[in-house]
Amino acid sequence: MKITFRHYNESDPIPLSYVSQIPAVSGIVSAVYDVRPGGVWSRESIAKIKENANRHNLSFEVVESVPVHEDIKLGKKSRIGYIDAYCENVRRLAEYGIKVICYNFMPVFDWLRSDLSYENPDGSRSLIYKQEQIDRLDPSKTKLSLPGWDESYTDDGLKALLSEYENVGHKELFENLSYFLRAVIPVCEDVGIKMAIHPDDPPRDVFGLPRIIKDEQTLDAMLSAYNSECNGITLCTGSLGADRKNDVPYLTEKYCRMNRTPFIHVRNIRLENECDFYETAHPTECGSLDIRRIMKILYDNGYDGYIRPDHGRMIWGETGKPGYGLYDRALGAMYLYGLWQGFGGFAKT
Ligand SMILES: [Mn+2]
Repeated sequence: MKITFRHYNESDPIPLSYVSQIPAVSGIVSAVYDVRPGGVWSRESIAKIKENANRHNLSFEVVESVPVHEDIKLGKKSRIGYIDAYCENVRRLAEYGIKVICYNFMPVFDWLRSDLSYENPDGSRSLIYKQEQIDRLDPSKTKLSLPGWDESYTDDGLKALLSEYENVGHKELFENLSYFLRAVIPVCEDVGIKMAIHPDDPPRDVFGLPRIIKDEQTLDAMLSAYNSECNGITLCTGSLGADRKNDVPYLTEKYCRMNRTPFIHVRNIRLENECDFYETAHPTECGSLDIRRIMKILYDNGYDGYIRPDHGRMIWGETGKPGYGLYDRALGAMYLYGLWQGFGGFAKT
């Protein structure tokens, strides 16, 4: 496995020199963040991320994310131009040595939490999800002030977008995803890039909007929509694990053996009630997911793709981007690597 660390370029308070000081971390996961979804990334922007990473002895081979324009998810006529732009990004990223592109297909809302800075009993702070708080919100009526929410939508823009989704159910959204894959995956095969869809987070419908990447059945359907090793999954343990019905070690083994998980996000969560969860430190005993077992499955199956510690808590007084502080993610990287070496392996660079 290759251990990576997500980074936000100039806007990231964590210097790349600090990232390179974490043992066994060999690369960053990043993106061009200042181009709106549907736009084409300049070669200069891509080259700059790579050069900065390389200067600190870090590789840049995984992009998270190239966002998918809403018109593609909606299946509008205008998707053709946006898909062309997407394919152009794939080609350009390949020119700079990118191997994996993480993306998601969630309508309107990306990942969702009810609190980004919940104080744990030990004083650390976590992202948490409480269904009751989410249920109280109606984005078509009330002004949303959700943590992590894209503030660039105007109230009217959001209402108009939500109304466009009234005719898009699970079936239609899946058809639009299939259409997108049929256009993009052949380009990926051509240039040697693997697409890796991130599961919906949380893995269930939100605000009446359909979500279609949430469990074994939907992951299977997505993989079958275009049968290619370039059509893969970002196996995110915390996202899939937020549904108690998902057996994450089983899913890890299944998709790893199929060679359809070029990228893995590892984090732990503590489940409460049916739907609520608290993000915790990475070790198995800190949450509801058996991270040790998941890593053992990867090890036993000879996993040689990219992995990264996913969200961490805020600890030791650190302030910064919720979920993406330095300290707890560095501990997470060390935990993952410690397990790996304990099983007998070494990190690839
Ligand atoms: Mn994730």
